[in-house]
Amino acid sequence: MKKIGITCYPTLGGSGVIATELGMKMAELGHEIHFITTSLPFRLNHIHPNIFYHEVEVSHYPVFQYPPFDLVLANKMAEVIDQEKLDILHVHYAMPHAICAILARDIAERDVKIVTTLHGTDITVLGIDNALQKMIQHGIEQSDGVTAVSKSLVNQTKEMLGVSKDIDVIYNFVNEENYEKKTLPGIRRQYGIQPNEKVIIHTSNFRKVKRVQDVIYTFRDIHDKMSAKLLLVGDGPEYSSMYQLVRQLGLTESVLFLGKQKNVSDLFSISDLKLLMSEKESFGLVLLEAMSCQVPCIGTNVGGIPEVIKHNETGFVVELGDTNSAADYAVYLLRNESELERFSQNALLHARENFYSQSIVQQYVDVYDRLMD
Ligand code: GMT
Repeated sequence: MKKIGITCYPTLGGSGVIATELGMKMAELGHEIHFITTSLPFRLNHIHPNIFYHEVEVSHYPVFQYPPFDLVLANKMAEVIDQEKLDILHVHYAMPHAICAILARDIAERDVKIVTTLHGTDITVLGIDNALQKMIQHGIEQSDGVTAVSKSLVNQTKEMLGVSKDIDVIYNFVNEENYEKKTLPGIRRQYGIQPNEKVIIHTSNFRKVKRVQDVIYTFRDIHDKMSAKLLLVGDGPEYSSMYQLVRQLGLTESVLFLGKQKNVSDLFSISDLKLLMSEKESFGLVLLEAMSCQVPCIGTNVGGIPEVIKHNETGFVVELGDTNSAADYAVYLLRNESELERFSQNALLHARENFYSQSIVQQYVDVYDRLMD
């Protein structure tokens, strides 16, 4: 049994989901888990005797122009390392979590191994910013173990930051109990979806990198050729401009803006196809969520997406911005019931064979064991 500290961004986002699900799975395996975060991770939805939560409270002292969040976090990590006798401190995101962990290791009286998991934007966005580059390099080099969620992210990290550290690829996973296809005809009716209509879904945080406009343009071309509805799930900075775009294109009746939703697997269960047209995506956890619910996906040839979608088997991969090809592939699948069924089955199989939670969690356990040996 190991004592493991976990730090992540506790609010909505794939990295927080992975960190929390990993903690819960580790607790089930008998390890003692200590979340060290600013608020209760949103996916931490059941109690378990092996799971503990240590809140990082940042006070606003008048002398500080900005609240010293990173230092308070490092201090809290050091306290938890010593008090709880942690063996491993696993942080998700290099910035600032790996840096805080390194500082905490220096302050603490106990030797603790630091594992940093890279999720993407810490490298693909922050890594370009010269003001933080050296800090991110340091966080990676000084971690005892580093993992990344795709091969593409490993390559990008090495190219952009010039780090020589060995980085293990450990793909993301979903909790299969929460992501499985259900038969829910009532939900289709409640949303006003006609029996002859195909349903396309996009879920994201509506940031610019998600290129939600490309999802809408793809849908417009699909809608020109067949009866279909688009479910847009999530919220974020681009939400209102996407709303305007849908109005301009005269698609208000066919595009449903659903905002943030909790039971996304119910929405996947009534969907025929998922679109993810991002310009940056280290993995695309939402693709795996969809595939686990037997929904084939069309995504861009960007970052880790081609490692998740098997082109022409579980979905299709198109070049960034190529909404014409995305629409052609979508129409081909949606018009051909037996192909759609074959792709749905392939998607589920691919998710179970290559991203099965038990085997992914074991890969993290192997990293911990290797460091402690
Ligand atoms: O995609 C986002 O905007 C959220 C971000 C996060 O921090 O949760 O997602 C990143 O980590 C996810 C979990 O590993 C990946 O599935 C996403 O692809 C990755 N996002 C980007 O690389 C843009």
